[in-house]
Amino acid sequence: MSQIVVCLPTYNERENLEPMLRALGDKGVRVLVVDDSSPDGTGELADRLAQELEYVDVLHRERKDGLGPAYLAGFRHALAAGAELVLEMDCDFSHDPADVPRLVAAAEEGADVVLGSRYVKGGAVRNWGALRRFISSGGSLYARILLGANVRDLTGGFKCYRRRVLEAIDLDAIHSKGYAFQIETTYRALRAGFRVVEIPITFADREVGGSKMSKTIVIEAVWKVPALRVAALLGRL
Ligand SMILES: Nc1nc2c(ncn2[C@@H]2O[C@H](COP(=O)(O)OP(=O)(O)OP(=O)(O)O)[C@@H](O)[C@H]2O)c(=O)[nH]1
Ligand SMILES: [Mg+2]
Repeated sequence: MSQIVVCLPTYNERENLEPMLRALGDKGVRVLVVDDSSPDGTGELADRLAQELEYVDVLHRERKDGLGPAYLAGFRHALAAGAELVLEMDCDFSHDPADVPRLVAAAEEGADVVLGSRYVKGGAVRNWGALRRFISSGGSLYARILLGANVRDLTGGFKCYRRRVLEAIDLDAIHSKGYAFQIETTYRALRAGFRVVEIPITFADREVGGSKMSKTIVIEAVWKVPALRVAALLGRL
């Protein structure tokens, strides 16, 4: 396997999967699709494309279990295959595949975790309504204040980890499923003393397929943030 693996979780992303895999084809990465038995056939399509595209692998999971568990399965798979850098990104083109080399370069220049950030200078969000903007930026601010973390975009899902980070943080202890997963992984990396660097990205709303955002995901993040802080204060994190 290449040294660099992009984990791409999918649930009903049939229209987006092929253009996304092709767009990642010249980026010098392997792509690991993690599909939770999408009813729309995304998993079967991924298998067909993996036969054609040598840089693509597919991990099938039995049922929809949230983004967090899908990523954890992907991380373990990538580490077992020897990856030095492991990336996360959405398969809905909210994250621009053209930005992957910038994330990789920042890691190669010395960052332990690179965050594609909407809320640093030069970053932006396109086509989101007021409510989604509020939930996202408000959520990042809430987590930033409660955790005392000097990071602007704690809820984003376009990230690159150095192998040693994923080896050092206790993946088995992470149970977050949605936005909380992004907050928790970055917070654990900070607590472990790793260098987290934000680089600006423009995030665009998805054009095809449906959102999997839910009230449950927001509620999980609301209680999980203080729970993480308490765990840290008790020395359990
Ligand atoms: N394997 C797996 N992938 C998921 C699951 N939930 C979401 N995804 C994928 O994770 C990525 C992000 O999900 P989105 O539905 O775009 O969620 P979001 O970005 O928070 O919301 P929108 O941008 O509003 O759609 C996409 O590639 C989804 O297909 C899940 O339970 N399992
Ligand atoms: Mg999305």
